Amino acid sequence: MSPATRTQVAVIGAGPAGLMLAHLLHESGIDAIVIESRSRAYVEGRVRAGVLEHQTATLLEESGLGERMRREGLVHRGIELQFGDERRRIDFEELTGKTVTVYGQQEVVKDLIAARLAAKLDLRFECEVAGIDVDSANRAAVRVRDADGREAAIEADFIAGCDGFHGPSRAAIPPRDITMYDHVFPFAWLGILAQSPPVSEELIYANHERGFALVSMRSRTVSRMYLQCRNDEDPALWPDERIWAELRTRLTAVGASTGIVEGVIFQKGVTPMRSYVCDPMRYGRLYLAGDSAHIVPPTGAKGMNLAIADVRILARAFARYFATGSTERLDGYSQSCLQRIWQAQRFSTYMTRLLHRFETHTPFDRCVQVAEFEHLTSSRAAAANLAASYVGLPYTEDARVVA
Ligand code: RFL
Ligand code: PHB
Repeated sequence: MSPATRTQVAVIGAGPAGLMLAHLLHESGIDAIVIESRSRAYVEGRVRAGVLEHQTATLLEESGLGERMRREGLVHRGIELQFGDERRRIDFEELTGKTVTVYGQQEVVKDLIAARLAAKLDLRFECEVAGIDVDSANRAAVRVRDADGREAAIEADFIAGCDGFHGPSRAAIPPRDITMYDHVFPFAWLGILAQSPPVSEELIYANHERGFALVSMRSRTVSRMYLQCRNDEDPALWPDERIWAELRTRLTAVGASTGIVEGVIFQKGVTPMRSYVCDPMRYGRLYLAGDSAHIVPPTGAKGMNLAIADVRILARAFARYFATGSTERLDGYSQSCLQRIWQAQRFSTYMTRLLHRFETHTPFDRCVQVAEFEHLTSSRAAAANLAASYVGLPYTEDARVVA
């Protein structure tokens, strides 16, 4: 094994959380090494989130990453909700003064990787974490194995576990030292990317008797669409014709054409719907951020935004520590993040329950869902409440959330 390399923060994972953390640390003059088990091509091609909250887009701008997003991102001023064949709009801009930006997560990841490599900073692809040592009070270490099987040690003041839901960081924490909150929904989403123009200017979230549907987009020529399906759904049972027919059925609305233009479907996948929170998000010198600490069902479009919000708080806490030796912000990290995370869990659960078909629902439950739709689209206060959560709760000076 080669001699240990030293850094201030060893960042595990080159998803949005790890890459953004390393970027913010660099802005504060803090040294980091980013370790990623997958190849660059894999990470840049992984299709996931699409909606950036107002504050996420602002943070990307402020940290010099906004150039392509400004050019290619699509600013959305509202969303459409559809129940049965009734479609109604929630106007974010009018209700909150804010908008969201549709810009694929993999585009954010590409921009962050390009910035890091252009600055000649340490980013190691195809480098697997083989061990995490956080038991010492004064230092932390990560053992890594590169694509050729060579092992190396990285010693650090801190480790940032940004390795997603299935990564090794959270698993390195003794279970007795954390509380886990978990909920699995009894359905999943079949997601596609298609070479077809967006169905409408804005996203449509539909609750149809055959199940939920969502139409989103990635550009003026590429659509991203989802259909509620079974948890154990096999995408092979969904030939393209079946997907288009189902989308057309679920998106039929009074006074609007479905707007669907069939094109080549070039990506298909099933996403489970799950909620999870790990509390605290810290163990000794190991700090968890993003999906390694929490996941939300995608109905509220919050996952990547939460990951970015975590690392904004964490980067500031590290900056304070390295500038002054004060651990106050690091000690408050979990609590600051968890406030926002539980607000996002609340909203994502609400949207999921509002918009999906549950096999256990009785006619009573169904009528309550419809009543909620009527309430949202007739009460300005209710619509404003949804809009405020969707565009994102504001950050305050110390990066705590204002609920
Ligand atoms: P990631 O993106 O999973 O990145 C973790 C990285 O860690 C690497 N890794 C390792 N590296 C080294 N050694 C190991 N042993 C490792 N194990 C893992 C992985 O390869 C990976 O590169 O986590 P991060 O950075 O926390 O980011 C979280 C987001 O990816 C996630 O929350 C969002 O995609 C969720 N999400 C959405 N979020 C939004 O904010 N808005 C949306 O519109 C939205 N839509 C979605 C979504 C997620 C979806 N899926 C597929 C789950 C829509 C979908 C369909
Ligand atoms: C997406 O564009 O992938 C997307 C949009 C909104 C969501 C989830 C996913 O709620």
